[in-house]
Amino acid sequence: MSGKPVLHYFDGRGRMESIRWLLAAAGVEFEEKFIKTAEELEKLKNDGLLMFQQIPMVEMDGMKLVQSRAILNYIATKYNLYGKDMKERALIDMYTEGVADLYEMIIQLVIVSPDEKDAKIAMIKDRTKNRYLPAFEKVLKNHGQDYLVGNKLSKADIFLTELLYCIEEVDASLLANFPLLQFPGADVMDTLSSSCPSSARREEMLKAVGVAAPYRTQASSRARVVKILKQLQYPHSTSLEALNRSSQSFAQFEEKFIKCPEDLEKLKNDGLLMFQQVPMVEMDGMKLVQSRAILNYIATKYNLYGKDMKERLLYSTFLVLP
Ligand SMILES: N[C@@H](CCC(=O)N[C@@H](CS)C(=O)NCC(=O)O)C(=O)O
Repeated sequence: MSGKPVLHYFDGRGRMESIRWLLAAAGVEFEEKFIKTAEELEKLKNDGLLMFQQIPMVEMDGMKLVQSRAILNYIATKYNLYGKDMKERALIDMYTEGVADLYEMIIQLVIVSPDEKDAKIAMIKDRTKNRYLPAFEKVLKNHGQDYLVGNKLSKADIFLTELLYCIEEVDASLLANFPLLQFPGADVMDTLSSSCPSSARREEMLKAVGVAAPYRTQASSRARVVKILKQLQYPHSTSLEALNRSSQSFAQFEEKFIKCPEDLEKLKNDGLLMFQQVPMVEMDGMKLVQSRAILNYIATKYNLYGKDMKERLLYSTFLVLP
């Protein structure tokens, strides 16, 4: 083996594209093994190489990594594109998850049924103009720096750049009112345009944009995540007992339940929700949004996230051991 990461996926963008961009931005050369037939995918599954029978899968550092977010976090950690401390990391996670929400809507365009097409594209345009791009523009405007976090390139800048390309393909005029998002770090562009093999795939996406995708709200799953944390407070929770046994102190928290649409509107109007969504957790002087970002921050802060980047993957049960 060459020592280069080997990427297993279709010859299309989908869930591998961000991984390609991140490796490209880190200056890492990689090989691709494109899966061209259903039989090839079956073979990978039957050979036990895919923990959840899904791709993307990346062979790297002696591991067979699956779950795209876990792969991205590993690469970002390894190549120092993930902030200098856990607060920066929380911001990077928040921004990355915001990008991911919109990106997910866009990549679903390839599989939507024709009768849903117009409604889905309208939804994407609305969310782009009124929710996601204003949020990122505001971050850059408020701190006046070139990069989203810590005045240094991070995975958040790279994914935002990738997202901007996708938005441009849907409708370039959507970018018009966001001057700070036009050039998210010239060196990001340079690195990517010279080393990322994705440009040919843009053509496919352009074709696909004629077909829209179902917008899948994730609100219910996010709310569940917060409830799981809440359960740890219950006196008979085995998790709490486990925590007590290991004599770790458990962080107390307060809850402010949103009981009516007006409560939610007020939070939005007060500018407290970066992407106009809950859950939002006020903690350590931050207003954290994006449930995955919140979970990662808490897990890091309370030492529930492994001792190094390899363990972090294992704790997340996101990989198959070699
Ligand atoms: N959460 C997974 C989702 C992966 C996923 O949905 N992969 C699709 C291709 S994009 C797949 O492998 N489908 C084949 C199957 O489920 O049999 C990730 O982010 O990696």
